Amino acid sequence: MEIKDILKQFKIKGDVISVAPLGHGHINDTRLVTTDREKYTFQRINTDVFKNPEELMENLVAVTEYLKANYPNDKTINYVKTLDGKNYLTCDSGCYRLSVYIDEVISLDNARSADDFYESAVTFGNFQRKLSGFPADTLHETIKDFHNTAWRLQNLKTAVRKDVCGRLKNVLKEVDFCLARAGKIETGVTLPLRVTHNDTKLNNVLLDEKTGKGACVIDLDTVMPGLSINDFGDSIRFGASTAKEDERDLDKVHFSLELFEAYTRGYFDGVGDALTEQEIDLLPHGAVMMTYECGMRFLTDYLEGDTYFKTQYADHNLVRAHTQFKLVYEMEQSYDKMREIVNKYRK
Ligand code: GN1
Ligand code: MG
Repeated sequence: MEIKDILKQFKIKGDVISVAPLGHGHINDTRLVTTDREKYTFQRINTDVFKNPEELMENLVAVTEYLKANYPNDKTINYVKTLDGKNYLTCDSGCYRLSVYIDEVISLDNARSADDFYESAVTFGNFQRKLSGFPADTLHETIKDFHNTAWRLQNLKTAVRKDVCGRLKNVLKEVDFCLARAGKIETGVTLPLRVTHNDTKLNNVLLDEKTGKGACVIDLDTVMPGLSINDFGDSIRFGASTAKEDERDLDKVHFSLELFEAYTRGYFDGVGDALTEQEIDLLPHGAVMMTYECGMRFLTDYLEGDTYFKTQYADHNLVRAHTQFKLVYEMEQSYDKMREIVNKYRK
């Protein structure tokens, strides 16, 4: 089906004027649809990754409806239903959803300053706090074991054993780097199950274009039951780096304690007293683990022939893995300082 015909299946206002690419996601295809009355975000859901779009959309609608009911003055995503009242449309060319475009905001791949990162932290902290009353166990686990780092390591080992593309010879050191950290994964502590976002990258928070204040959390696909320390950690992984996730020149890639501090301060300003002491103690661990895990996922995908993440060139996933491992190494060196910073801001 053509895009214009797909769009006609939704309760869309006005006549479509244009459809243009939007954002830099690695998984879904996203477009901006402009009509003569409204702007929309239109997405093709990647069903190789999200195998159950029904459950995925149930999660998203449940969480956004809860936020709207309890925090009516805050911005959140409004999904547009199909003509027959469904949350998404399935047709011969895939699975699609539509939401009202949030205007006068920006999404950043790199913080322009520590203030941007602070704002994203307040917004993700708020998100965690506002959803602390939502029963996490009623959400579907749409991607099983998504942040199960031990399982991600098993996947890497399988990819190493199979070496389907003959790329293993290029990454022996990187594989050793991952194996050497296997013993650090388990904490021996059981943390509370939370409603978590699971993809807390800086570019998944919209900032008000005029004030720079955090406006809204987006990209809710991976909202699931999970651990708060992973959401904190994934933000640090992406945003406390001095370079892009796919910077080839590793001399430019550093873990910034200044950015870590800005995020930690903002996160506590947002999350308030919604976390337990054990969760707070393990926030630095979450940072290291999410970075290690993401690097492992990129490395595994490289070995498997780039079947999961979208790539722009042959060793794109390897370049991404390298930035993550550099950050892991530097975080390990700064671990005590990270703990001091957490202790400075904990409420
Ligand atoms: C993917 O699609 P995007 O870019 O928001 C991935 C995350 C990774 C991230 C790395 C469903 O997110 O888990 O951390 O790439 N999402 C999924 O940039 O696998
Ligand atoms: Mg995402």
